Amino acid sequence: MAPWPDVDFAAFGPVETKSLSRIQGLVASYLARNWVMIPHVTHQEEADIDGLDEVRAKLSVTTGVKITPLAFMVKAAVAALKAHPQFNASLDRSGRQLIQKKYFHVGIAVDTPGGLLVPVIRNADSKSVPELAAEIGEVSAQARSKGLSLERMSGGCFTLSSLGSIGGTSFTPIINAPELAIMGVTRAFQKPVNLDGVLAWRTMLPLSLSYDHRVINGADAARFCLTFARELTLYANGKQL
Ligand code: CAO
Repeated sequence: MAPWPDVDFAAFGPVETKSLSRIQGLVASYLARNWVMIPHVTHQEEADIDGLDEVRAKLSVTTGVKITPLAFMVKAAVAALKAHPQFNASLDRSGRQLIQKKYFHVGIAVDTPGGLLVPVIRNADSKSVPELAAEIGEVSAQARSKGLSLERMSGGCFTLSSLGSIGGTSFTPIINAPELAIMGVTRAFQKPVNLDGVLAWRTMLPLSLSYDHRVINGADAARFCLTFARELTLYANGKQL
């Protein structure tokens, strides 16, 4: 590779130099490695989540837990991993052996003042939406206040990166190696959709799935996203929680 440009920025105007935080430094090295070593492709999809806000609001009242869309996305990730087990695997260091996982641990990207942390929700398949929401709330608060142990951030099968509370229409999340895929989520929006010949305004959630093209092909990714999206639509229509 060409050497990194060595520029004297002060020659062009006033500047200030700051060190990266410890977390930023670590994350930067992992992200750079993953981006360079994994052939990423990002597949885009939209999930019809019309009605999910009402389901969330009711559930928040009955359980006393703040239910955000992310808890439903963890459930959707588990459903998609079960239906498409090739996503619930990792390549070994040699890149020649695929390790199939029989457990469902889902990482969630949390934006903290010190940098990006990814706590892992273990055995997400055996937890209800309110249990997941409570755990996401607790672990993201801990990530922001005290940080997280390495143990709390290891063992993930698949990661969710939600920018939905901030904005965006799509992005290219970087895979959290040795996982094979990551689902990026941006802000839900309203759009007219043809429902059995009738045009209806629906709330749509943009999904951006980056996957490791060494192991996963585009057709698999398209099917995975459809399962993920359908699961969210089922929850929005009152699927048992
Ligand atoms: N569309 C519209 N609104 C959304 C939404 C979406 N996709 N996702 C969340 N919201 C809303 C929530 O419903 C909530 O609104 P109400 O208070 O009215 O219910 C509000 O946004 C705030 O949600 P939240 O941030 O408290 O909860 P969350 O579950 O959506 O997210 C967490 C939690 C920890 C993932 C988030 O705070 C965070 O850190 N996100 C950044 C992740 C990141 O940096 N990713 C990029 C990494 S690089 O790949």
